[in-house]
Amino acid sequence: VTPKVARVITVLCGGVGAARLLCALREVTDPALTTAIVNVGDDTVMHGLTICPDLDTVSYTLAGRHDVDRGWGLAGETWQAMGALAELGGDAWFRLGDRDLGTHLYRTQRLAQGATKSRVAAEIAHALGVPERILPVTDDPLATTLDTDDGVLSFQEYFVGRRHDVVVRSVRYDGAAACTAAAGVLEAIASARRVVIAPSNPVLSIAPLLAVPGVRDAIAARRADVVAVSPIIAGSALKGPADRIMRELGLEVSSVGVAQFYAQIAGAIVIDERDAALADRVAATGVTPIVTTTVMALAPDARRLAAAVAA
Ligand code: FO1
Repeated sequence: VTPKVARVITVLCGGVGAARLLCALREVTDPALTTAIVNVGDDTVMHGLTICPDLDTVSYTLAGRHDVDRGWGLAGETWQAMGALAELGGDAWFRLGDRDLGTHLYRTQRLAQGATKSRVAAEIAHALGVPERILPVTDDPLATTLDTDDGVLSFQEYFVGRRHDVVVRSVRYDGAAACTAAAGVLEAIASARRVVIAPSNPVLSIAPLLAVPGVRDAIAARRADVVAVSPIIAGSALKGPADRIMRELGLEVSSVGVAQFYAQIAGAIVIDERDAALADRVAATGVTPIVTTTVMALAPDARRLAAAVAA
């Protein structure tokens, strides 16, 4: 078994792929020393409730309560509230499970009481027994917005409403310039032994983090200790529209394209064995390739990936 080491690790996170990597990192380091800096560009207000999908996916998964098949929301979920809403002719396209609603009710109430998104994320992580530190990248408004063939869409209108099946012309991170990094974010990047860019969507999940003033520079300052994990394997994303959106934005849809995207901020990138033939082209971007299994389906593979990023 890989020995556990006391590694202070900071992970830049989107949703599902990041959550899986955080779980795998528990095999190689003490989770109390791990900080997850999580995207909030997907956040939305639905039925008057503030919903933070990536924060919830990360917290639910680390708590072992996530629904494995869906990748979001809670296991063993029921949908009574949604059924009642639909019966009244209400908007039920964005599925909010009965237990999941508890989280949104809690978060919305706490925000109304003046708590920050960071404070609420910490309270939810504590209540769910999650040992890792879960930080939104900012407590300020940040909204990933997409200019598509169907017009300008919010993230959830694009991702859920259109099932991300519409051509994207450009992506904006509205509000980013006015955002302040949440307390602890820049320090977590500066002080970690290793900064990991999770295998999340570079354009939709990681770029919003980098758009918050000070974050990109803080990561670039640690470039030698920053390792990314490519979410593209053999030209495709395991889940979600990362491959499509990279193609639509003119990026090469491969580990090389991901290395180019992160070249200024990551000194190394983990690529899957199926992309071993691309290692030389990845190295030519100035980012050192680390070839291993990046699919975290099986525990030994997840452990090997975690060991590679925590090395
Ligand atoms: N994804 C869907 O594809 N359909 C949904 O109805 C849906 C509801 C939902 C509710 C709460 C939540 O935290 C996430 C939800 N997601 C849903 C996932 C969400 O779109 C995330 O932003 C994506 O997983 C990308 O991170």
